[in-house]
Amino acid sequence: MEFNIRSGEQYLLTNDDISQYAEKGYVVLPDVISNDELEFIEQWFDHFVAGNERHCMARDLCDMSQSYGTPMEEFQLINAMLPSKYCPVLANNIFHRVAQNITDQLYTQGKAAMDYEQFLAKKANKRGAEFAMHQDLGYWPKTANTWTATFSLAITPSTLENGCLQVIPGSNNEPELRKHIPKPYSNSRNKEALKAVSRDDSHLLVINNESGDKVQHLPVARGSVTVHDERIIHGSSGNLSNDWRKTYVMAFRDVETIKQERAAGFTHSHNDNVNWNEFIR
Ligand SMILES: O=C(O)CCC(=O)C(=O)O
Repeated sequence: MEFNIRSGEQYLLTNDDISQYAEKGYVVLPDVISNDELEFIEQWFDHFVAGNERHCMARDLCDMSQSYGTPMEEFQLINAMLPSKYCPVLANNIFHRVAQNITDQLYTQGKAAMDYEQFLAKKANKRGAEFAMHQDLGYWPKTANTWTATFSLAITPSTLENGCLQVIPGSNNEPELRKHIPKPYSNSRNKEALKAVSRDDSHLLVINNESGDKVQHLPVARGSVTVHDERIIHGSSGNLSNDWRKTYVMAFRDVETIKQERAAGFTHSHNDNVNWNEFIR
């Protein structure tokens, strides 16, 4: 039996990890980031989630389960996009460096780099703090090479009760992307938006589950990581626990893909001036 080994900034994947990622579209990696390292990260996570950078973030500080414009006091699933853009002290942090090392083992066809990152916080006892099932590619502009590894670092334990990541293993191999539609918000103040929403009204996309879909939950301990690809169907339910769920997401893509995205004006910022209708699949 092979084991993962973290040594300095390297984290050795097993052959099983590498083949599972290719075949099933995800892998779970224990003990990637130590407690000492997490302390630095969590301090900045809390800084963002408390709204300390809101003055310069506009839509990059939003609620992923409710419409833009929801007052911050009512947020349930807090999303802080691109934290190291707003606080450069976070740039190239230890999670970034170790995730890059893991990416280099998963992707040997070219060179991948960090494309974007986000802090995701589910408040305690918020049933609405759910991420509708989706494929990440459904959110992004079309590019020639779609290869992606999205890392989710558990800053708090991620559990069934607090709404851990859930995936449909192997759905990454479906020949076509599922149809994604903008999800109406139950708290929308615009009644029309509840009937027919466009990507401008709702930044959350959703697919329909099919009868054969078998969901697998991925609970992980603090410091552990899940990695998922751009085609796997995934999401998460609300937080029914008495504690926050805190997750640091970081995605790696081929350097040429990142160049193409930037040329289309797409930086993964919610403030990008992008015509979303062009990107609906
Ligand atoms: O961790 C979650 O709750 C879902 C995050 C997600 O959908 C993603 O990172 O693509």
